[in-house]
Amino acid sequence: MSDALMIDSDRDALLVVDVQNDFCSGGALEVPNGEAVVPIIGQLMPRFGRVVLTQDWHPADHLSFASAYQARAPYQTITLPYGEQTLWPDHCVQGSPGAAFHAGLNTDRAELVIRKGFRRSVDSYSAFFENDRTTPTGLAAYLRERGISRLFLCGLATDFCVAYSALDARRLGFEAIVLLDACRAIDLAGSLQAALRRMREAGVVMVDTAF
Ligand code: VGL
Ligand code: ZN
Repeated sequence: MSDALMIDSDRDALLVVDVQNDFCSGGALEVPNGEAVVPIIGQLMPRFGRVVLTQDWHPADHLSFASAYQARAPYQTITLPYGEQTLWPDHCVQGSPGAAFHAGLNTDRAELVIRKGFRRSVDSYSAFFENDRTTPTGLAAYLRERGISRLFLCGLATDFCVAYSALDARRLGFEAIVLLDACRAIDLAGSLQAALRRMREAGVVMVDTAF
């Protein structure tokens, strides 16, 4: 075990990204084998002193939903005022069963739940910024104020919310470690390979939970 990856209960936090029903088998935006991360994360959480969760949390008329447009299908890309946006099936609608955390995820030790994507006109993959890349969620200030400087990431999906969060963490000066076996990907048109490459280039460390 390398010194760099000894968990420090005060300055390290585990960020558990979007482990919600809609991203698991049978969900509206199924990530292949998404629920496989649940027991792995269950083993991981007790190793950390600080646990933060994110929850994708959209209004029913969210502009990242293909259903918001007349002639658009899920997985097409459109241009919104803040840039390119992939369109998705309706998912994680506020208060719906699909938006709830997977029943097997123990949320007791979560000290903070960051909800994101609640503004109709802006999607939010990252736990730090909405997709306009400028509207903060407040997570960076929260972590800094609590003296947390290193983030371990896991959850769904590797190539969207996990990757965007890890990249923003680096951009904001946090150390970021993605626990790959505790993540699953959507892998849309090469998005997983692209995300892994961008994370590597940004100095995100990628290891398995057996570190
Ligand atoms: C996500 C697409 C849309 C994710 C959320 O959690 O990775 N992906 N909303
Ligand atoms: Zn979403």
